[in-house]
Amino acid sequence: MDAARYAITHTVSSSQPWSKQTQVVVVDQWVYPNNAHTSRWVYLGAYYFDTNQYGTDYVRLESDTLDSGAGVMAADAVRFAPVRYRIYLPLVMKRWPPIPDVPVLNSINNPNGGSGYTVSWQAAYLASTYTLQEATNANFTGAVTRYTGAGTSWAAVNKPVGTYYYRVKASNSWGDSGWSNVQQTTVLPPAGWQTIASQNFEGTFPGAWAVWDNNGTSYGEYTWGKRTCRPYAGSYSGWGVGGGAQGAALNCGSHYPHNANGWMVYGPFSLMDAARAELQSKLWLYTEPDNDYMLRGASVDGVHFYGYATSGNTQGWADRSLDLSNVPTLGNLLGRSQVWVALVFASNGSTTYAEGGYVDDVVLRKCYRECPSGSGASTAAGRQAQEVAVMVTRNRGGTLGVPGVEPQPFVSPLSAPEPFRSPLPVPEP
Ligand SMILES: [Ca+2]
Ligand SMILES: [Ca+2]
Ligand SMILES: [Ca+2]
Repeated sequence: MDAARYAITHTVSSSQPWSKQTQVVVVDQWVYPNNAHTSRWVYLGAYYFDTNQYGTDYVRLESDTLDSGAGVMAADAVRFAPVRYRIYLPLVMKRWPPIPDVPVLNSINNPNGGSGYTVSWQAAYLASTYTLQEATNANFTGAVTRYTGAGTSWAAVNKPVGTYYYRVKASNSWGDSGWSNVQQTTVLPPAGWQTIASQNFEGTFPGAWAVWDNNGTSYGEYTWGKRTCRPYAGSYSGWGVGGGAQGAALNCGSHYPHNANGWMVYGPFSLMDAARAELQSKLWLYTEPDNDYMLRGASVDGVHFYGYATSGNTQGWADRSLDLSNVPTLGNLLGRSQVWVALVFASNGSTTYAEGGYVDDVVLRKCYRECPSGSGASTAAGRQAQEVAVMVTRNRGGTLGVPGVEPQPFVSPLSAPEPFRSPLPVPEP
C-alpha cells in the first residue's frame, strides 16, 4: 500500500502557535492517480483561511501517520498551491431601496407663446410611473398634478395667458425619486387685433348689441334700425332713426324726427391687459349743425358715456373711431375690466334734415401685442362736420348697466346755449 496522509496547519504569525485544520487530506495511491485523473497533480481539496484577510497567512503541509497498519507515509510528490480568492458583491446592493432615478424634464418648445404645447421628460432608470406637476410660480405653491402614468409627455391645450412651471418625479413600488429640474413656458395673449364685437348690419341686428329709444315712446319711438336706404358695404347699414315703432315705418330719405334719441350699446367688455382698443365705424351724417348729432362714446359704468358728437355734413361716408386709451374725461380705459361703448343719434326739438345719420362696418376691437397701426384713428371733424367732446347719460335700456345706479334724466349737452362747450363732468371713481 502506497498511501499518504497530510494535515494542513495554519497561523497568522510565524511566532504564534500553529493550529491544525480539522480537514485532512488523504491521498491513497490505490485510488490516485488513476484513469479518472489524468492530471499530473491530484486535486485534493481547498481550505479557507479568513482570519487574516489583509495580512500574511502561514500555511504548512505536514505529513501524518496514516494509520497503525500502514507504516508508510510517502507520496511521489506534493504540491502546495495556495490560491487567493476575491469575492465581488453586486453593486446594486448599494442602491437600497431601489427607488427610481430623478427624471430630467426637457425644455418646453413654445416660442410663440401658444396656448397648446407639450411637456416631456426623459425616461428615468427604474421608473414605473411619473407624476407631472404644474404651478404658476417657481416655488410650486398650489401646484396641481397634470399627469400620472407611465408615459413621458403631457400635452397642454387651451392654456390661459400666463407663465407655467413644471416638474416631474418618477415612482415605483419602492418609492419616489426626487423632483426633477424645473421648466417653464409662457402663454401669451393672441397677437394682433382681436375683434370684440362688430356690426355690419348684414346679419342679425341688434344681435349682441342693445338698442333703445332713450326717451321711450315720447315723441314717437325711434331706434337704430337695420335698413337698406344707404349701405356703406353690403345691402344694409344702420339708420339712427330707422327702427322702433315709428322709425321702422320711415321711408328711405325721410327727415329724422325731433327729439330723436336712439342708442346702440355694446358691453360690458374687458380691456384687461389690452395694449390698444378702439371703436371704429363708417359714418354718414347730414344733420342740423351742433344740435342734432351722432355720438360715439364709451363708459365705465354703463350709464355715463363720454365721447365725441359729430354734427353737420360728412358729405358721404367717413371714417370715425374712438381710441379707448384716450376717451374724453375718462382718459385711458385700457386695463378696465368693464367697459361699454355706445353709438347715439340724437336731435333737438326743432329743425330736422333729411335722413340724419347712418353707420356701417362697426368694429370694436382690442390688441394685446404686435398691434399694427389701424386705419387711422379719426377724431377730426373734416369737411363740413363739427365734432365736440360730450357726455350723455343713459336712462333707459334696462338690460345694460350697473345695478343700483339710478337712471339719470337725459339732458343733451348740445342743447346748451351757443357756443357749446362740453361740460364733461368727472365720473365717479
Ligand atoms: Ca353693411
Ligand atoms: Ca322717443
Ligand atoms: Ca334739430
